Amino acid sequence: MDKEKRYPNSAKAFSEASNMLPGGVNSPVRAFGGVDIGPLFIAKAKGSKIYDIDGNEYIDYVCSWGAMILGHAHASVLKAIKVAAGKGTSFGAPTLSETVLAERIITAFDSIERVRLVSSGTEAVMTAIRLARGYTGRDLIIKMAGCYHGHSDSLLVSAGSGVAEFATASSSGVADSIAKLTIVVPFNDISAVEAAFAKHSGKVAAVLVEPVAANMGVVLPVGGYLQGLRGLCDQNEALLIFDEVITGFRLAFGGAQEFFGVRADITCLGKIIGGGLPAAALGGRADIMDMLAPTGPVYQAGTLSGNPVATAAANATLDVLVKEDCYQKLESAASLLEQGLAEAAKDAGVPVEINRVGSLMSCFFTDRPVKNFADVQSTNMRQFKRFFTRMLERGIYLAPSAYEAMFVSLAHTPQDIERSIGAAKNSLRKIRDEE
Ligand code: KE4
Repeated sequence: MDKEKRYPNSAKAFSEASNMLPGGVNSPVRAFGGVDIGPLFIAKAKGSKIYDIDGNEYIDYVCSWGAMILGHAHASVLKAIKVAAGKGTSFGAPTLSETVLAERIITAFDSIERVRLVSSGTEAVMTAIRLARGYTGRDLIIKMAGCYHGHSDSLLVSAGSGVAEFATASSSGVADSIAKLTIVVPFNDISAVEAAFAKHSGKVAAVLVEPVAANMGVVLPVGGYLQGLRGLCDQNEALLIFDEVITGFRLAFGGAQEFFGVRADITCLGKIIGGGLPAAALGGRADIMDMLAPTGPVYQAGTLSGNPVATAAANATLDVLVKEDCYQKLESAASLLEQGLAEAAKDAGVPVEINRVGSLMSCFFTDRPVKNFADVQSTNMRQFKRFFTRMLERGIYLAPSAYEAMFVSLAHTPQDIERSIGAAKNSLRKIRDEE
């Protein structure tokens, strides 16, 4: 597809932006590096639709990486933002709206007694790690290969030479002395976590995991895995940190912890709780969270933490999610989409494995189950790229990377789902014919 013909204004905008912003973007995945065309510049969005600056309309399954669960420009969220902004946008002092949001989060998550609001998922997880180290007096963190937890130094790491070995930095600028305090093991491999605890006995502060991995594409925990992590943390007096930046308020109002029935010691939240604005949080038991300044010795701070406009958007979002039968609606729309995509793949004779939980899903181009990062890396990326481009041509906006997820929102209508399935049928037949 000739980008300059179909997306001339985005191509021009990207060229100009690239002279002022590294890679022309403010977050790398937006540069479309995982696909064969340059990035689209977005003009506006409403409900399930998003519009680029060339006037093309798309059904949006990126949803700002999961944040826009209500759909774009939801009336009650916009109203809350306007009212809050009219009273001033930042005071650097406590506001009632922060307490309201904290109370909602505490009510939604049984494992949370105290909340600290921050401005990004990275900040929430970075703080959770520091808190776990401060609470346990230990230094090591165990994380899973393929899980992403933001860009703090401790987490920009790759697996060491062998299972349970110290990690190495996966980004320039991360000191080896920091990287080696993290141990990276395969997702869904409970014996690897057991080995890491045995090898580093008494030194592990926490196990950090996305309870449903959604940054290697969507990979579900195998039966008993999360419960196994809970047991190993208890046996070794380490903390279990659930990074629910994506799953929180997505899988259920109480996130993955409600969905799977496993309690974390510290929970990180983001995306949905900001209603599209910069708001994130960490929460947990009072005896852990009260280690945070000013009540405890673990320092953490933020000028815009609990920002009144962001918390207004957050509260308006949760007001909708708590009241209606939202999760049944999300489940029925997403299961319809999954069935349709599976039938389209079968019809075209293109092997596709769909991993889905609730309104969170991924299509992998493979004929085998996808249960960890190595499985994802063995899928057919060429076919993914072609699928992305063909769907875009048909007005369906998927994440421009096989390592991201598809999100269904409350704004996706049965017509949107049917149109997406039709586009997939055509796209997959085209991919088959190109093979
Ligand atoms: P932010 O700092 O980007 O708000 O959150 C970091 C983060 C933490 N934990 C999980 C499970 C996450 O998925 C993320 C951020 N997700 C990516 C995409 N999957 C955000 C998109 C981007 O990096 O631009």
